[in-house]
Amino acid sequence: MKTNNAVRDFFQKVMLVLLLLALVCPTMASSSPVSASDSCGPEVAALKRSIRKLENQLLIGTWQVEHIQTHKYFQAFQPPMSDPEPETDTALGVNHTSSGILDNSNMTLMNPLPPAGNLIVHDKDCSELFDRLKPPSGFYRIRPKIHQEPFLAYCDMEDGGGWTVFQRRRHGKVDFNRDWVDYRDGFGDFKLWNDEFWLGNEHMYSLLSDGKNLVKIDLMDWDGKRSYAFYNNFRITDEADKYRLQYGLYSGQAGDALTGGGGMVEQWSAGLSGMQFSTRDQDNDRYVQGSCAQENKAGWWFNRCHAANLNGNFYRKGKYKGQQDNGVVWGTWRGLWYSLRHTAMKVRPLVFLDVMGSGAGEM
Ligand SMILES: [Ca+2]
Repeated sequence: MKTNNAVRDFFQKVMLVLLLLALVCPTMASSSPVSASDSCGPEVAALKRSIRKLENQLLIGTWQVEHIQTHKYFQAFQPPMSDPEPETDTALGVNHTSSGILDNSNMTLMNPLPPAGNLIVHDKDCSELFDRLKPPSGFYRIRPKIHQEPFLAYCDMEDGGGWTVFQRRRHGKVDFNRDWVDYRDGFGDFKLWNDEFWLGNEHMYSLLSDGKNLVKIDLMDWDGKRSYAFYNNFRITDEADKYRLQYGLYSGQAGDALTGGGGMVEQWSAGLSGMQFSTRDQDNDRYVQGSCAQENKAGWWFNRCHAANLNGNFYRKGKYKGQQDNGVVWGTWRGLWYSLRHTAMKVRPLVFLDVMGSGAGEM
């Protein structure tokens, strides 16, 4: 149904752009690719961007339809529940509204948060809570597995709603260079709208174990520019297997840094799929001569070592120098020598995807 429409729509748009290009850019049709790129470089670049964006939308649409069919369950698209007032991010001095599509996530929250959870915990994650009550963003108690103790998690109810956030960097006040036990159990602050934390590998293991999910990674640099990456079927194994990382398809704007970016060599040394978790006191990486966790001052899934490490050292102002590329890094977006200002990693079930594809819009 929607897939067919999306595919038809996609190819119609591509054909239209090609037709326009052929009209305004006749050298495209010539046999010399050099002359074509000389005179039509900007047009070709714009065309590639459009195609990539359409591909993203198509991919998200396909996942959505797949899961609706698998679960024989249809959740009609619901527009953002209310029209929130424009909010001001005082740290940046810019205004922006919450559309539910763009990545404005939790960076702009200035409203007081509701009390942290109730005595009785109904919801396995923030998506169930969103379905049930549509509360504002904040910290709530959730229980992914019925036999487990509930725990506190930040629920991002913007950006389409229903996101359980398992990592967040904001201001560098929380030290992310920690031991195995801290990363296993979680650390940071779980109270205020701007708090930084790692939810904890054990909590993430129970939250992500079904695997039928979509993880969104929100990034912001020191100029306030934002980008994002999606991964579906994001999972980690249990502690016995050192919380090994597994994930499915990438989509987004920031590049597939988890897979290493670049070519085969980069992926061989920096691809994180299948890697175990390492901390400064537990070296489970593939770097024989040393410890990636110690060099990068972070607990993370390291290979030899990485092209993405969102738990790295927090450098103010972004660009940094040093012996190691140990900043808060997403290499395919701002390079290895740029430390990001805001990051969030958040998850919700694939079936939750709305028709608009949250976060899939222009930044
Ligand atoms: Ca090592």
